[in-house]
Amino acid sequence: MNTPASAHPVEVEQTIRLDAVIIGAGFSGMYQLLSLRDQLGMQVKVLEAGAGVGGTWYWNRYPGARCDSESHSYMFYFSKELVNEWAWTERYPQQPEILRYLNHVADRFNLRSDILLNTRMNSAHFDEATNRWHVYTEQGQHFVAPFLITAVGCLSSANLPQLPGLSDFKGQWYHTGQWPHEGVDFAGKRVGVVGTGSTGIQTIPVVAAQAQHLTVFQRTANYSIPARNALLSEEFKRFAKDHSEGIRHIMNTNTNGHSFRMVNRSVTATYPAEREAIMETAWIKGGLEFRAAFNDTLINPEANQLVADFIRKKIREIVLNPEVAELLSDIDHPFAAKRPPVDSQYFETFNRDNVSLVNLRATPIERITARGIRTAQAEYPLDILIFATGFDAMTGSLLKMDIQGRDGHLLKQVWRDGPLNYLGLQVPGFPNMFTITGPGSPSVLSNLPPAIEQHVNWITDCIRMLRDKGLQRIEASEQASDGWCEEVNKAASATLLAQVKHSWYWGANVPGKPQVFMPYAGGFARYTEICNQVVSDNYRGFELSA
Ligand code: N01
Repeated sequence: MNTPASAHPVEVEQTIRLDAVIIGAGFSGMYQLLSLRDQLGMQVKVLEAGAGVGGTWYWNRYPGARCDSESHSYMFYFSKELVNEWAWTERYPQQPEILRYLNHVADRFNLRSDILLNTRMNSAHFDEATNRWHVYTEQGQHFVAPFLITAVGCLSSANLPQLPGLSDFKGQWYHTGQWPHEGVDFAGKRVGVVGTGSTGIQTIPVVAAQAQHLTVFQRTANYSIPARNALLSEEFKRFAKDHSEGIRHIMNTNTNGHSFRMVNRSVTATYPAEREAIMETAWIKGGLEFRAAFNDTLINPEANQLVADFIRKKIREIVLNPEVAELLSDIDHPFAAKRPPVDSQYFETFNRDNVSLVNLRATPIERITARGIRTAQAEYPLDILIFATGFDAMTGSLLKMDIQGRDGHLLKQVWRDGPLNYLGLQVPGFPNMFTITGPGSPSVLSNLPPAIEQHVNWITDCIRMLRDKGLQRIEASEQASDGWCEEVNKAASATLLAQVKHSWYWGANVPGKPQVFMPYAGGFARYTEICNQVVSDNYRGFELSA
Protein backbone atom coordinates (compact mmCIF):
# COMPACT_ATOMS: atom_id res chain seq x y z
CA MET A 1 0.00 0.00 0.00
CA ASN A 2 1.14 3.59 -0.59
CA THR A 3 1.61 5.16 2.79
CA PRO A 4 -1.73 6.86 3.30
CA ALA A 5 -0.54 9.67 5.52
CA SER A 6 2.18 10.82 3.13
CA ALA A 7 -0.20 10.50 0.17
CA HIS A 8 -2.45 13.10 1.70
CA PRO A 9 -1.66 16.76 1.01
CA VAL A 10 -3.39 18.16 4.13
CA GLU A 11 -1.68 17.83 7.46
CA VAL A 12 -3.43 15.17 9.52
CA GLU A 13 -4.65 16.64 12.80
CA GLN A 14 -6.61 13.75 14.18
CA THR A 15 -6.94 9.97 13.59
CA ILE A 16 -10.29 8.38 14.40
CA ARG A 17 -10.82 4.62 14.38
CA LEU A 18 -14.26 3.43 13.32
CA ASP A 19 -16.09 0.37 12.04
CA ALA A 20 -17.25 2.07 8.86
CA VAL A 21 -17.02 5.38 7.04
CA ILE A 22 -19.89 6.52 4.84
CA ILE A 23 -19.51 9.28 2.27
CA GLY A 24 -22.59 11.46 1.82
CA ALA A 25 -25.63 12.27 3.98
CA GLY A 26 -28.51 12.03 1.56
CA PHE A 27 -31.18 9.32 1.55
CA SER A 28 -28.62 6.54 1.19
CA GLY A 29 -25.94 7.72 3.61
CA MET A 30 -28.42 8.36 6.39
CA TYR A 31 -30.20 5.01 6.06
CA GLN A 32 -26.86 3.20 5.88
CA LEU A 33 -25.70 4.96 9.05
CA LEU A 34 -28.90 4.04 10.85
CA SER A 35 -28.69 0.39 9.73
CA LEU A 36 -25.06 -0.18 10.68
CA ARG A 37 -25.31 1.72 13.94
CA ASP A 38 -28.65 0.47 15.23
CA GLN A 39 -28.77 -3.04 13.78
CA LEU A 40 -25.11 -4.00 14.07
CA GLY A 41 -24.00 -1.67 16.86
CA MET A 42 -21.15 -0.31 14.76
CA GLN A 43 -19.20 2.90 15.25
CA VAL A 44 -19.87 4.83 12.06
CA LYS A 45 -19.37 8.37 10.79
CA VAL A 46 -20.85 9.97 7.72
CA LEU A 47 -18.69 12.56 5.98
CA GLU A 48 -20.79 15.19 4.25
CA ALA A 49 -19.38 18.07 2.20
CA GLY A 50 -22.53 20.18 2.54
CA ALA A 51 -23.48 22.30 5.53
CA GLY A 52 -26.64 20.23 5.96
CA VAL A 53 -28.02 16.78 5.31
CA GLY A 54 -30.03 15.98 2.18
CA GLY A 55 -27.51 15.23 -0.57
CA THR A 56 -29.06 15.96 -3.96
CA TRP A 57 -31.90 17.78 -2.24
CA TYR A 58 -29.48 19.95 -0.30
CA TRP A 59 -27.74 21.16 -3.48
CA ASN A 60 -30.53 21.24 -6.10
CA ARG A 61 -32.46 24.32 -4.99
CA TYR A 62 -33.20 25.78 -8.39
CA PRO A 63 -36.63 27.37 -8.93
CA GLY A 64 -39.21 24.69 -9.66
CA ALA A 65 -37.11 21.84 -8.24
CA ARG A 66 -39.36 19.01 -7.29
CA CYS A 67 -39.36 15.28 -7.54
CA ASP A 68 -40.81 13.49 -10.55
CA SER A 69 -41.72 10.51 -8.37
CA GLU A 70 -45.00 10.81 -6.51
CA SER A 71 -44.56 11.80 -2.90
CA HIS A 72 -46.04 8.67 -1.34
CA SER A 73 -43.40 6.64 -3.20
CA TYR A 74 -40.54 9.04 -2.61
CA MET A 75 -39.88 8.21 1.00
CA PHE A 76 -38.46 5.54 3.25
CA TYR A 77 -40.65 2.56 4.00
CA PHE A 78 -38.34 0.74 6.44
CA SER A 79 -40.10 2.29 9.44
CA LYS A 80 -43.86 2.05 9.74
CA GLU A 81 -43.80 4.84 12.36
CA LEU A 82 -41.93 7.13 9.99
CA VAL A 83 -44.44 6.40 7.22
CA ASN A 84 -47.33 7.14 9.55
CA GLU A 85 -46.03 10.34 11.05
CA TRP A 86 -44.98 12.09 7.83
CA ALA A 87 -47.58 13.79 5.61
CA TRP A 88 -46.66 15.15 2.17
CA THR A 89 -48.64 18.11 0.93
CA GLU A 90 -48.44 17.72 -2.86
CA ARG A 91 -48.62 14.92 -5.41
CA TYR A 92 -44.94 15.64 -6.25
CA PRO A 93 -42.90 17.02 -3.37
CA GLN A 94 -40.97 20.24 -3.85
CA GLN A 95 -37.30 20.44 -2.93
CA PRO A 96 -37.86 22.33 0.37
CA GLU A 97 -40.38 19.72 1.51
CA ILE A 98 -38.06 16.81 0.66
CA LEU A 99 -35.25 18.56 2.51
CA ARG A 100 -37.54 19.00 5.53
CA TYR A 101 -38.35 15.28 5.35
CA LEU A 102 -34.68 14.31 5.29
CA ASN A 103 -33.96 16.63 8.21
CA HIS A 104 -36.86 15.02 10.05
CA VAL A 105 -35.28 11.60 9.39
CA ALA A 106 -31.95 12.86 10.75
CA ASP A 107 -33.62 14.15 13.95
CA ARG A 108 -36.06 11.31 14.46
CA PHE A 109 -33.34 8.67 14.37
CA ASN A 110 -30.71 10.79 16.18
CA LEU A 111 -28.37 10.64 13.23
CA ARG A 112 -26.81 14.08 13.51
CA SER A 113 -24.18 13.20 16.10
CA ASP A 114 -22.66 10.75 13.62
CA ILE A 115 -22.76 13.03 10.60
CA LEU A 116 -19.83 15.37 10.09
CA LEU A 117 -21.01 18.30 8.00
CA ASN A 118 -18.70 20.58 6.00
CA THR A 119 -16.39 17.62 5.76
CA ARG A 120 -15.20 16.67 2.30
CA MET A 121 -13.47 13.38 1.70
CA ASN A 122 -10.31 13.83 -0.30
CA SER A 123 -8.90 10.37 -0.52
CA ALA A 124 -9.43 6.83 0.64
CA HIS A 125 -6.65 4.26 0.47
CA PHE A 126 -6.92 0.60 1.38
CA ASP A 127 -4.19 -0.95 3.52
CA GLU A 128 -3.88 -4.61 2.62
CA ALA A 129 -1.88 -5.59 5.67
CA THR A 130 -4.57 -4.50 8.11
CA ASN A 131 -7.66 -4.66 5.86
CA ARG A 132 -8.41 -1.06 6.72
CA TRP A 133 -9.50 1.93 4.69
CA HIS A 134 -7.63 5.15 5.50
CA VAL A 135 -9.91 8.06 4.71
CA TYR A 136 -8.66 11.65 4.63
CA THR A 137 -10.70 14.81 4.54
CA GLU A 138 -9.93 18.30 3.29
CA GLN A 139 -10.35 19.41 6.89
CA GLY A 140 -7.38 17.33 8.05
CA GLN A 141 -9.11 14.36 9.67
CA HIS A 142 -7.92 10.80 9.19
CA PHE A 143 -10.39 7.95 9.68
CA VAL A 144 -9.42 4.30 9.78
CA ALA A 145 -12.13 1.68 9.27
CA PRO A 146 -12.58 -1.76 7.73
CA PHE A 147 -15.54 -0.63 5.59
CA LEU A 148 -15.96 2.27 3.23
CA ILE A 149 -19.42 2.94 1.82
CA THR A 150 -20.01 5.56 -0.84
CA ALA A 151 -23.44 7.19 -0.72
CA VAL A 152 -22.60 10.06 -3.04
CA GLY A 153 -25.69 9.98 -5.26
CA CYS A 154 -25.93 9.33 -8.97
CA LEU A 155 -26.55 12.90 -10.09
CA SER A 156 -24.43 15.06 -7.86
CA SER A 157 -21.43 16.17 -9.90
CA ALA A 158 -22.51 19.25 -11.87
CA ASN A 159 -21.68 19.26 -15.57
CA LEU A 160 -20.78 22.75 -16.72
CA PRO A 161 -20.13 22.87 -20.47
CA GLN A 162 -16.76 24.26 -21.45
CA LEU A 163 -18.06 27.21 -23.44
CA PRO A 164 -15.46 29.81 -24.38
CA GLY A 165 -15.83 33.24 -22.79
CA LEU A 166 -17.76 32.36 -19.60
CA SER A 167 -15.28 34.34 -17.52
CA ASP A 168 -16.02 37.43 -19.67
CA PHE A 169 -19.72 37.38 -18.80
CA LYS A 170 -20.67 40.48 -16.80
CA GLY A 171 -23.99 39.13 -15.53
CA GLN A 172 -24.62 36.40 -12.96
CA TRP A 173 -24.50 32.74 -13.94
CA TYR A 174 -25.54 29.60 -12.08
CA HIS A 175 -25.64 25.84 -12.49
CA THR A 176 -28.95 24.40 -11.30
CA GLY A 177 -27.17 21.74 -9.26
CA GLN A 178 -25.27 24.33 -7.21
CA TRP A 179 -27.99 26.87 -6.66
CA PRO A 180 -27.37 29.71 -4.13
CA HIS A 181 -29.22 29.21 -0.85
CA GLU A 182 -30.40 32.79 -0.75
CA GLY A 183 -32.19 32.35 -4.10
CA VAL A 184 -31.99 34.53 -7.21
CA ASP A 185 -34.18 37.51 -8.03
CA PHE A 186 -35.26 37.41 -11.67
CA ALA A 187 -37.57 40.44 -11.57
CA GLY A 188 -36.86 42.82 -14.44
CA LYS A 189 -34.03 40.59 -15.68
CA ARG A 190 -33.24 39.06 -19.06
CA VAL A 191 -32.58 35.44 -18.30
CA GLY A 192 -31.17 32.64 -20.46
CA VAL A 193 -31.55 28.92 -19.73
CA VAL A 194 -29.26 26.45 -21.47
CA GLY A 195 -30.60 22.92 -21.33
CA THR A 196 -34.00 21.29 -21.73
CA GLY A 197 -33.61 18.07 -19.75
CA SER A 198 -35.74 17.28 -16.67
CA THR A 199 -34.19 20.17 -14.76
CA GLY A 200 -34.55 22.79 -17.50
CA ILE A 201 -38.13 21.70 -18.09
CA GLN A 202 -38.90 22.15 -14.38
CA THR A 203 -37.23 25.53 -14.01
CA ILE A 204 -38.23 27.23 -17.29
CA PRO A 205 -41.93 27.86 -16.41
CA VAL A 206 -41.05 29.20 -12.96
CA VAL A 207 -38.31 31.53 -14.22
CA ALA A 208 -40.51 32.71 -17.10
CA ALA A 209 -43.18 33.79 -14.62
CA GLN A 210 -40.69 36.05 -12.82
CA ALA A 211 -38.26 37.33 -15.45
CA GLN A 212 -38.65 40.28 -17.79
CA HIS A 213 -37.64 37.99 -20.62
CA LEU A 214 -36.54 34.37 -20.82
CA THR A 215 -34.55 32.91 -23.71
CA VAL A 216 -34.44 29.11 -23.81
CA PHE A 217 -31.42 27.67 -25.59
CA GLN A 218 -32.45 24.22 -26.82
CA ARG A 219 -30.00 21.75 -28.31
CA THR A 220 -32.18 18.66 -28.18
CA ALA A 221 -35.96 18.86 -28.10
CA ASN A 222 -37.49 16.66 -25.41
CA TYR A 223 -40.67 14.79 -24.69
CA SER A 224 -42.43 15.76 -21.52
CA ILE A 225 -45.57 14.51 -19.85
CA PRO A 226 -47.74 16.85 -17.73
CA ALA A 227 -47.18 16.12 -14.05
CA ARG A 228 -50.66 17.28 -13.04
CA ASN A 229 -49.31 18.30 -9.70
CA ALA A 230 -51.89 19.21 -7.06
CA LEU A 231 -52.33 19.39 -3.33
CA LEU A 232 -53.04 15.96 -1.87
CA SER A 233 -56.49 15.42 -0.46
CA GLU A 234 -56.89 14.23 3.12
CA GLU A 235 -58.55 11.17 1.65
CA PHE A 236 -55.48 10.27 -0.43
CA LYS A 237 -53.13 10.88 2.51
CA ARG A 238 -55.22 8.48 4.58
CA PHE A 239 -55.28 5.95 1.76
CA ALA A 240 -51.48 6.05 1.37
CA LYS A 241 -50.99 5.38 5.08
CA ASP A 242 -53.67 2.71 5.33
CA HIS A 243 -52.21 0.90 2.31
CA SER A 244 -48.53 1.50 2.97
CA GLU A 245 -47.69 -2.22 3.00
CA GLY A 246 -49.41 -2.76 -0.34
CA ILE A 247 -47.71 0.30 -1.85
CA ARG A 248 -44.35 -0.89 -0.59
CA HIS A 249 -44.94 -4.33 -2.04
CA ILE A 250 -45.74 -2.89 -5.47
CA MET A 251 -42.64 -0.69 -5.42
CA ASN A 252 -40.39 -3.59 -4.47
CA THR A 253 -41.77 -6.02 -7.01
CA ASN A 254 -41.97 -4.06 -10.24
CA THR A 255 -39.55 -2.94 -12.91
CA ASN A 256 -39.14 0.67 -11.84
CA GLY A 257 -39.60 0.97 -8.07
CA HIS A 258 -42.66 3.19 -8.48
CA SER A 259 -46.02 2.66 -6.84
CA PHE A 260 -47.74 1.67 -10.07
CA ARG A 261 -47.40 -1.40 -12.25
CA MET A 262 -46.85 -1.47 -15.99
CA VAL A 263 -50.04 -2.55 -17.74
CA ASN A 264 -49.55 -5.85 -19.56
CA ARG A 265 -50.76 -4.53 -22.91
CA SER A 266 -48.99 -3.93 -26.21
CA VAL A 267 -49.21 -0.66 -28.14
CA THR A 268 -49.18 -2.39 -31.51
CA ALA A 269 -51.71 -5.04 -30.53
CA THR A 270 -54.24 -2.38 -29.55
CA TYR A 271 -56.73 -0.94 -32.05
CA PRO A 272 -56.03 2.72 -33.00
CA ALA A 273 -59.13 4.20 -31.36
CA GLU A 274 -58.58 2.20 -28.18
CA ARG A 275 -54.87 3.11 -28.15
CA GLU A 276 -55.68 6.79 -28.54
CA ALA A 277 -58.17 6.59 -25.67
CA ILE A 278 -55.63 4.83 -23.43
CA MET A 279 -52.97 7.43 -24.15
CA GLU A 280 -55.43 10.26 -23.65
CA THR A 281 -56.41 8.88 -20.24
CA ALA A 282 -52.74 8.43 -19.30
CA TRP A 283 -51.96 11.98 -20.48
CA ILE A 284 -54.77 13.38 -18.36
CA LYS A 285 -53.62 11.40 -15.34
CA GLY A 286 -50.07 12.58 -16.01
CA GLY A 287 -46.71 11.79 -14.52
CA LEU A 288 -44.19 9.01 -15.05
CA GLU A 289 -47.07 6.53 -15.03
CA PHE A 290 -47.75 7.55 -18.63
CA ARG A 291 -44.88 5.22 -19.59
CA ALA A 292 -46.60 2.32 -17.87
CA ALA A 293 -49.75 2.41 -20.01
CA PHE A 294 -48.19 -0.19 -22.32
CA ASN A 295 -45.50 -2.81 -21.90
CA ASP A 296 -43.68 -2.51 -25.24
CA THR A 297 -43.01 1.22 -25.57
CA LEU A 298 -39.36 0.82 -24.71
CA ILE A 299 -38.69 -2.40 -26.56
CA ASN A 300 -40.53 -2.14 -29.86
CA PRO A 301 -39.59 0.78 -32.18
CA GLU A 302 -42.97 0.69 -33.92
CA ALA A 303 -44.79 0.86 -30.57
CA ASN A 304 -42.55 3.68 -29.46
CA GLN A 305 -43.19 5.62 -32.65
CA LEU A 306 -46.95 5.52 -32.04
CA VAL A 307 -46.58 6.83 -28.49
CA ALA A 308 -44.00 9.44 -29.58
CA ASP A 309 -46.35 10.67 -32.31
CA PHE A 310 -49.11 11.09 -29.75
CA ILE A 311 -46.86 13.30 -27.60
CA ARG A 312 -45.67 15.31 -30.61
CA LYS A 313 -49.28 15.94 -31.54
CA LYS A 314 -49.96 17.15 -27.99
CA ILE A 315 -47.02 19.56 -28.18
CA ARG A 316 -48.34 20.98 -31.45
CA GLU A 317 -51.77 21.39 -29.91
CA ILE A 318 -50.42 23.22 -26.85
CA VAL A 319 -47.87 25.53 -28.48
CA LEU A 320 -49.64 28.22 -30.48
CA ASN A 321 -46.77 29.45 -32.66
CA PRO A 322 -46.36 26.73 -35.33
CA GLU A 323 -42.63 27.39 -35.81
CA VAL A 324 -41.93 27.10 -32.09
CA ALA A 325 -44.17 24.03 -31.89
CA GLU A 326 -42.17 22.47 -34.71
CA LEU A 327 -38.86 23.07 -32.91
CA LEU A 328 -40.19 21.68 -29.64
CA SER A 329 -41.67 18.58 -31.23
CA ASP A 330 -38.77 17.83 -33.57
CA ILE A 331 -37.41 15.17 -31.20
CA ASP A 332 -34.54 13.00 -32.40
CA HIS A 333 -34.88 9.98 -30.11
CA PRO A 334 -37.53 7.44 -29.13
CA PHE A 335 -39.77 8.33 -26.20
CA ALA A 336 -38.19 7.45 -22.82
CA ALA A 337 -34.90 6.34 -24.38
CA LYS A 338 -33.52 9.40 -22.63
CA ARG A 339 -34.92 10.05 -19.14
CA PRO A 340 -38.41 11.44 -19.86
CA PRO A 341 -39.24 14.59 -17.90
CA VAL A 342 -42.58 15.45 -16.41
CA ASP A 343 -43.60 19.09 -16.26
CA SER A 344 -45.88 21.76 -14.95
CA GLN A 345 -46.83 24.03 -17.87
CA TYR A 346 -43.57 23.57 -19.80
CA PHE A 347 -44.91 23.68 -23.35
CA GLU A 348 -47.55 26.27 -22.34
CA THR A 349 -44.70 28.57 -21.25
CA PHE A 350 -43.71 29.06 -24.90
CA ASN A 351 -47.05 30.82 -25.46
CA ARG A 352 -45.95 33.65 -23.17
CA ASP A 353 -44.90 36.95 -24.77
CA ASN A 354 -41.75 37.11 -22.64
CA VAL A 355 -40.34 33.73 -23.72
CA SER A 356 -38.34 32.90 -26.83
CA LEU A 357 -36.70 29.73 -28.07
CA VAL A 358 -33.31 29.45 -29.75
CA ASN A 359 -32.57 26.33 -31.75
CA LEU A 360 -28.95 25.47 -31.04
CA ARG A 361 -29.03 22.67 -33.61
CA ALA A 362 -29.36 25.28 -36.36
CA THR A 363 -27.27 27.97 -34.67
CA PRO A 364 -24.86 26.52 -32.08
CA ILE A 365 -23.43 28.61 -29.26
CA GLU A 366 -20.15 30.13 -30.43
CA ARG A 367 -19.17 31.73 -27.15
CA ILE A 368 -20.30 33.52 -24.05
CA THR A 369 -19.64 37.23 -24.33
CA ALA A 370 -19.57 40.01 -21.73
CA ARG A 371 -23.23 40.71 -22.61
CA GLY A 372 -24.72 37.27 -23.08
CA ILE A 373 -24.64 34.31 -25.48
CA ARG A 374 -23.47 34.53 -29.06
CA THR A 375 -24.67 31.86 -31.44
CA ALA A 376 -23.68 31.40 -35.06
CA GLN A 377 -26.49 33.83 -35.93
CA ALA A 378 -26.98 36.43 -33.18
CA GLU A 379 -25.96 37.73 -29.77
CA TYR A 380 -28.57 37.38 -27.01
CA PRO A 381 -28.10 39.97 -24.25
CA LEU A 382 -28.64 38.46 -20.79
CA ASP A 383 -28.45 39.56 -17.17
CA ILE A 384 -28.62 36.03 -15.75
CA LEU A 385 -27.52 32.79 -17.34
CA ILE A 386 -28.69 29.43 -15.99
CA PHE A 387 -26.97 26.21 -16.93
CA ALA A 388 -29.46 23.35 -16.62
CA THR A 389 -26.85 21.17 -18.25
CA GLY A 390 -27.00 18.13 -16.01
CA PHE A 391 -24.40 16.01 -14.31
CA ASP A 392 -21.36 13.87 -14.76
CA ALA A 393 -23.75 11.09 -13.80
CA MET A 394 -23.10 7.94 -11.78
CA THR A 395 -19.31 8.01 -11.85
CA GLY A 396 -18.45 11.73 -11.65
CA SER A 397 -18.59 12.14 -7.88
CA LEU A 398 -16.65 8.94 -7.23
CA LEU A 399 -13.93 9.75 -9.71
CA LYS A 400 -13.41 13.22 -8.28
CA MET A 401 -12.00 11.56 -5.17
CA ASP A 402 -8.70 9.77 -4.90
CA ILE A 403 -9.82 6.22 -4.19
CA GLN A 404 -7.10 3.60 -4.11
CA GLY A 405 -7.78 -0.07 -3.51
CA ARG A 406 -5.40 -2.97 -2.93
CA ASP A 407 -2.10 -3.20 -4.81
CA GLY A 408 -2.28 0.47 -5.71
CA HIS A 409 -5.40 0.04 -7.88
CA LEU A 410 -6.74 3.53 -8.61
CA LEU A 411 -10.47 3.80 -9.24
CA LYS A 412 -9.75 6.31 -12.03
CA GLN A 413 -7.54 3.74 -13.70
CA VAL A 414 -9.83 0.73 -13.17
CA TRP A 415 -12.73 2.73 -14.62
CA ARG A 416 -10.82 4.32 -17.49
CA ASP A 417 -12.87 2.31 -20.04
CA GLY A 418 -16.09 2.35 -18.03
CA PRO A 419 -17.34 1.57 -14.53
CA LEU A 420 -16.33 -2.08 -14.06
CA ASN A 421 -18.33 -3.40 -11.08
CA TYR A 422 -20.27 -6.32 -9.71
CA LEU A 423 -24.00 -5.74 -9.14
CA GLY A 424 -23.31 -2.02 -8.87
CA LEU A 425 -22.23 -2.80 -5.32
CA GLN A 426 -18.50 -3.48 -5.50
CA VAL A 427 -15.49 -2.90 -7.73
CA PRO A 428 -12.81 -5.60 -8.08
CA GLY A 429 -9.58 -4.47 -6.43
CA PHE A 430 -11.46 -2.45 -3.79
CA PRO A 431 -12.15 -4.82 -0.89
CA ASN A 432 -14.76 -3.82 1.69
CA MET A 433 -15.84 -0.83 -0.36
CA PHE A 434 -19.53 -0.67 -1.32
CA THR A 435 -21.19 1.77 -3.72
CA ILE A 436 -24.82 2.49 -2.89
CA THR A 437 -26.80 2.81 -6.16
CA GLY A 438 -23.54 2.68 -8.06
CA PRO A 439 -23.24 2.21 -11.82
CA GLY A 440 -24.41 -1.28 -12.73
CA SER A 441 -27.45 -1.09 -10.45
CA PRO A 442 -30.99 0.00 -11.46
CA SER A 443 -30.53 3.30 -9.55
CA VAL A 444 -31.46 6.08 -11.98
CA LEU A 445 -33.82 3.84 -13.93
CA SER A 446 -35.74 3.20 -10.75
CA ASN A 447 -37.53 5.27 -8.19
CA LEU A 448 -34.56 5.85 -5.90
CA PRO A 449 -35.76 5.42 -2.29
CA PRO A 450 -36.69 1.72 -2.69
CA ALA A 451 -33.51 1.11 -4.70
CA ILE A 452 -31.55 2.70 -1.84
CA GLU A 453 -33.35 0.63 0.80
CA GLN A 454 -32.57 -2.54 -1.12
CA HIS A 455 -28.87 -1.67 -1.45
CA VAL A 456 -28.48 -0.60 2.16
CA ASN A 457 -30.23 -3.75 3.40
CA TRP A 458 -28.01 -5.92 1.19
CA ILE A 459 -24.83 -4.21 2.40
CA THR A 460 -25.91 -4.36 6.04
CA ASP A 461 -26.72 -8.07 5.76
CA CYS A 462 -23.39 -8.67 4.05
CA ILE A 463 -21.43 -6.96 6.82
CA ARG A 464 -23.44 -8.86 9.43
CA MET A 465 -22.58 -12.12 7.66
CA LEU A 466 -18.86 -11.24 7.60
CA ARG A 467 -18.95 -10.45 11.30
CA ASP A 468 -20.90 -13.58 12.21
CA LYS A 469 -18.49 -15.77 10.29
CA GLY A 470 -15.41 -13.99 11.60
CA LEU A 471 -14.43 -12.86 8.09
CA GLN A 472 -12.48 -9.68 7.46
CA ARG A 473 -12.81 -9.06 3.84
CA ILE A 474 -15.12 -9.21 0.82
CA GLU A 475 -14.15 -8.33 -2.71
CA ALA A 476 -15.91 -8.75 -6.05
CA SER A 477 -13.96 -11.03 -8.37
CA GLU A 478 -12.87 -9.72 -11.73
CA GLN A 479 -14.61 -12.56 -13.47
CA ALA A 480 -17.92 -11.81 -11.75
CA SER A 481 -17.54 -8.11 -12.54
CA ASP A 482 -16.83 -8.77 -16.21
CA GLY A 483 -19.85 -11.06 -16.31
CA TRP A 484 -22.04 -8.43 -14.64
CA CYS A 485 -20.97 -5.68 -17.03
CA GLU A 486 -21.95 -7.99 -19.90
CA GLU A 487 -25.29 -8.54 -18.19
CA VAL A 488 -25.78 -4.75 -17.90
CA ASN A 489 -25.06 -4.38 -21.63
CA LYS A 490 -27.37 -7.22 -22.47
CA ALA A 491 -30.21 -5.73 -20.41
CA ALA A 492 -29.78 -2.33 -22.11
CA SER A 493 -29.60 -3.96 -25.55
CA ALA A 494 -33.01 -5.52 -25.02
CA THR A 495 -34.45 -2.00 -24.91
CA LEU A 496 -34.37 1.15 -27.05
CA LEU A 497 -32.15 2.73 -24.38
CA ALA A 498 -29.17 1.11 -26.07
CA GLN A 499 -29.87 2.85 -29.36
CA VAL A 500 -29.71 6.41 -28.08
CA LYS A 501 -26.05 6.97 -27.51
CA HIS A 502 -26.29 10.73 -26.95
CA SER A 503 -27.64 10.44 -23.42
CA TRP A 504 -26.13 10.75 -19.99
CA TYR A 505 -26.99 7.07 -19.38
CA TRP A 506 -24.09 6.50 -21.82
CA GLY A 507 -21.86 9.21 -20.39
CA ALA A 508 -22.20 11.08 -23.70
CA ASN A 509 -22.74 14.48 -22.07
CA VAL A 510 -19.24 14.68 -20.59
CA PRO A 511 -16.36 15.12 -23.03
CA GLY A 512 -13.83 12.30 -22.76
CA LYS A 513 -16.06 10.05 -20.65
CA PRO A 514 -16.13 6.41 -21.79
CA GLN A 515 -19.31 5.63 -23.71
CA VAL A 516 -20.71 2.78 -21.65
CA PHE A 517 -24.32 2.25 -20.68
CA MET A 518 -24.15 2.65 -16.89
CA PRO A 519 -27.38 1.69 -15.10
CA TYR A 520 -28.87 -1.82 -15.06
CA ALA A 521 -31.97 -1.81 -17.29
CA GLY A 522 -33.23 -5.30 -16.48
CA GLY A 523 -35.70 -4.00 -13.91
CA PHE A 524 -35.60 -3.39 -10.17
CA ALA A 525 -37.46 -6.56 -9.15
CA ARG A 526 -35.27 -8.77 -11.32
CA TYR A 527 -32.16 -7.06 -9.99
CA THR A 528 -33.30 -7.64 -6.40
CA GLU A 529 -33.83 -11.31 -7.17
CA ILE A 530 -30.33 -11.57 -8.64
CA CYS A 531 -28.81 -9.93 -5.55
CA ASN A 532 -30.75 -12.29 -3.28
CA GLN A 533 -29.71 -15.30 -5.36
CA VAL A 534 -26.06 -14.26 -5.10
CA VAL A 535 -26.44 -14.30 -1.31
CA SER A 536 -28.18 -17.70 -1.36
CA ASP A 537 -25.29 -19.01 -3.45
CA ASN A 538 -22.94 -18.08 -0.63
CA TYR A 539 -22.05 -14.67 -2.08
CA ARG A 540 -21.31 -16.03 -5.53
CA GLY A 541 -18.79 -13.85 -7.36
CA PHE A 542 -17.34 -12.36 -4.20
CA GLU A 543 -14.09 -13.50 -2.62
CA LEU A 544 -14.43 -13.76 1.14
CA SER A 545 -11.43 -14.08 3.42
CA ALA A 546 -10.46 -14.01 7.04
O1 N01 B 1 -29.67 17.11 -17.16
P1 N01 B 1 -29.74 16.41 -18.59
P2 N01 B 1 -30.85 17.46 -16.13
N1 N01 B 1 -24.92 23.38 -25.01
O2 N01 B 1 -28.35 15.89 -18.82
C1 N01 B 1 -28.20 20.42 -22.51
C2 N01 B 1 -32.66 13.84 -12.80
N2 N01 B 1 -33.63 14.80 -12.35
O3 N01 B 1 -30.25 18.15 -14.97
O4 N01 B 1 -29.68 16.77 -24.83
C3 N01 B 1 -26.25 23.32 -25.06
O5 N01 B 1 -30.85 15.47 -18.70
C4 N01 B 1 -28.56 19.04 -22.97
O6 N01 B 1 -28.69 19.00 -24.36
P3 N01 B 1 -28.46 17.61 -25.16
C5 N01 B 1 -33.24 13.03 -13.95
O7 N01 B 1 -32.83 11.70 -13.84
C6 N01 B 1 -34.52 14.31 -11.52
O8 N01 B 1 -31.98 18.12 -16.83
O9 N01 B 1 -27.19 17.03 -24.61
N3 N01 B 1 -26.99 22.48 -24.34
C7 N01 B 1 -29.86 18.83 -22.22
O10 N01 B 1 -30.92 19.47 -22.83
C8 N01 B 1 -32.58 13.69 -15.11
O11 N01 B 1 -32.53 12.93 -16.28
C9 N01 B 1 -35.47 15.09 -11.01
O12 N01 B 1 -28.36 18.00 -26.56
C10 N01 B 1 -26.34 21.67 -23.52
C11 N01 B 1 -29.56 19.51 -20.88
O13 N01 B 1 -28.52 20.44 -21.13
C12 N01 B 1 -31.23 14.00 -14.55
O14 N01 B 1 -31.51 14.47 -13.24
C13 N01 B 1 -35.56 16.43 -11.39
C14 N01 B 1 -24.95 21.66 -23.41
C15 N01 B 1 -29.07 18.56 -19.83
O15 N01 B 1 -30.04 17.61 -19.56
C16 N01 B 1 -30.46 15.05 -15.28
O16 N01 B 1 -31.37 16.08 -15.69
C17 N01 B 1 -34.61 16.94 -12.27
C18 N01 B 1 -24.23 22.57 -24.21
N4 N01 B 1 -22.90 22.61 -24.20
C19 N01 B 1 -33.63 16.11 -12.74
N5 N01 B 1 -24.59 20.73 -22.50
C20 N01 B 1 -36.37 14.41 -10.06
O17 N01 B 1 -37.49 14.26 -10.27
C21 N01 B 1 -25.74 20.17 -22.07
N6 N01 B 1 -26.80 20.74 -22.69
C22 N01 B 1 -35.84 13.71 -8.89
